[in-house]
Amino acid sequence: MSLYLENVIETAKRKNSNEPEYLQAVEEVLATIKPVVDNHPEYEKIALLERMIEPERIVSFRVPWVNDEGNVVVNRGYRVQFSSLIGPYKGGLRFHPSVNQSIMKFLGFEQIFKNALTGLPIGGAKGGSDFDPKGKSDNEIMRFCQSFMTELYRHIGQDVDVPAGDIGVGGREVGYLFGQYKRIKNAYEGGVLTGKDVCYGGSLARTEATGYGLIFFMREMLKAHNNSLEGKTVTISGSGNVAIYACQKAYAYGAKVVAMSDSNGCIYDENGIDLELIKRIKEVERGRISEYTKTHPNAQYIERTDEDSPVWKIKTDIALPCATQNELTLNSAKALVENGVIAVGEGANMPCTIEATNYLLEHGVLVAPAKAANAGGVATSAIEMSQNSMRYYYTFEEVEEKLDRIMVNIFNACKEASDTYGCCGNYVAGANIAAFRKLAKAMKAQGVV
Ligand code: NDP
Ligand code: 2IT
Repeated sequence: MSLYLENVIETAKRKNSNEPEYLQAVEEVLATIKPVVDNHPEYEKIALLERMIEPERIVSFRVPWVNDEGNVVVNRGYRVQFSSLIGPYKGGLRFHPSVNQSIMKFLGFEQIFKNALTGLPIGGAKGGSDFDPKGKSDNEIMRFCQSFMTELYRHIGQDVDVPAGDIGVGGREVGYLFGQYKRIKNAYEGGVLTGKDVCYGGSLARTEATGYGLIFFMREMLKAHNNSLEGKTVTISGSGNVAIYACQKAYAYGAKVVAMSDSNGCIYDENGIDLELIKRIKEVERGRISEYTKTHPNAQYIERTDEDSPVWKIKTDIALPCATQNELTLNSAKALVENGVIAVGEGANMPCTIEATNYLLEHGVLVAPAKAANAGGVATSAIEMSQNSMRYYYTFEEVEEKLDRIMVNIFNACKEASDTYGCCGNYVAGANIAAFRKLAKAMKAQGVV
C-alpha cells in the first residue's frame, strides 16, 4: 500500500479508535482503491482521501417522548451528512437499539459510494436513533417519530437532505415523519422524504426496489460467468423489507428460496419458503419468524445460539445476507464454501466481515458487494424525488424498468473497473474503484471545500 494511503488509515484509526464499524468501512474502501490513488499523486497535496472520509457534518440530538404508561423516555437521534459532492445528502434512517455514531458513520460513508454508482445526482447521508420499535404500539411509534422530526426538520429539505427508511423504518414511520415535517414547515415539500406511501407522493416499486435490485444485480453477475438463477437454491438472512422482495424476485427467476431468518433464528423449508406467510407474519402481524412452523409443521426452526447465524450452515448455491452488518462471519463463509456456494449477494450494508469477504473471494465465490448490489433502493428513492419534482407518477412497470437498467449499468461499471484495474471478477474492488473515480473527479473539480 502506498505511504499516503497508509498514513490516511493510521490517522483515521487514531482519530476514531472507538468507531470499529466506521474504520472497517473506510479500510475496506482504501484497501481496494490503491491502483487509482497510485496513478494520482496530486491527491495527497489536496488531502482528497482525508476529505472523503470525514463527514461534512454530524448532528446528534435528544429525542424525548411519552410512552403508553405515561413515562418519559429519552433516545438519541443522529444525522450524519457525509457528502453533498454530487447531490443533496441522501440516505435512510435506522431505528434499532444498536445505533451509535460508529454505525451511522459507516452507513453514511458507504452511502456516498453507493449513491455515486447509481449514476443519479444524490450525495450521501445516514441517520437514525437507538430507539427500539419492537413491541411498541402504533401510538408510541407515532409520538417517537414526531419528536424525532421536531428536531430533524431544521437540518433537512428536498434540496438539502432527503432521508428514507432502513432497519426499523418503513412506510408507517415515514408517514408519521412526513406528517410532522409538513405540519412544522406548513408546506408540502413532497421530495423531503422518500419511501412515502403512494397515496401521498411515494413511488410505485420503491418498497420492492432494494430486493428486486439485488436480484437484478445477481442475474447480471451470474450471466457474466455463464450462469443463471434458474433452478438454484437460495438462502436469505433477515425477513424484512430487503429480504422479502429479494425472495419474491428470486422465485420469479426460477430459483428456490429454502431459508429466511430474523435475529432470533431461521426457518428451513425444503419445499420452498411460503412468502405470503412470511409477509403476513412480518409485515402485518409484526411477529417472529418462528411462527412460520405453526402453519408449516414440516419446516424446521433453528434458534440462533451464537454470533454465527444458523442460516449460513444450510446448503445453498446462492446466499443473500439481507439483515445487518457483520452478520456473515469467517466461520459462516467457511460453512458456505464447504457446502458449495457459488455466489453471495449483499442485500444488507456491510453484512460480510472483511475476513469473510476475502475468504469467499479466495475460494472463487462471486461476491456482489453491498454498495452496488443493494443500490436499487436508493436509486428508486431518487426516481421518487424526480417524480415529486415533476408532480407526476410513473407506472410500476416504468419504475421497475428504470431500476433494472440502473442495476445493469451498475454491474457493468463494477465489471469495467475490476477488469481495468487487474482484479477481474472481484466486484468488491470494482464497485469501490468505479465509485471512487467519480467522486474523486467531482472533489477535484469543486476545489477545497
Ligand atoms: P427491516 O427492518 O425491514 O428488516 C431487518 C431484518 O433484519 C429483520 O428480519 C431483522 O430481524 C433482521 N435484523 C436486524 N438487525 C439484526 C441483527 N442485529 N441481527 C440479526 N438480524 C437482524 O430492514 P431492511 O430490510 O430495510 O434492511 C435490512 C438491511 O438492508 C440493512 O442492512 C439495511 O441497511 C439494508 N438496506 C436497506 C435498504 C432499504 O431500502 N430498506 C436499502 C439498502 C440497504 P428482527 O426482526 O429480529 O430484528
Ligand atoms: O442503505 C440504503 O441505501 C437505504 N437504506 C435506502 C436509502 C434511501 O435513501 O432510499
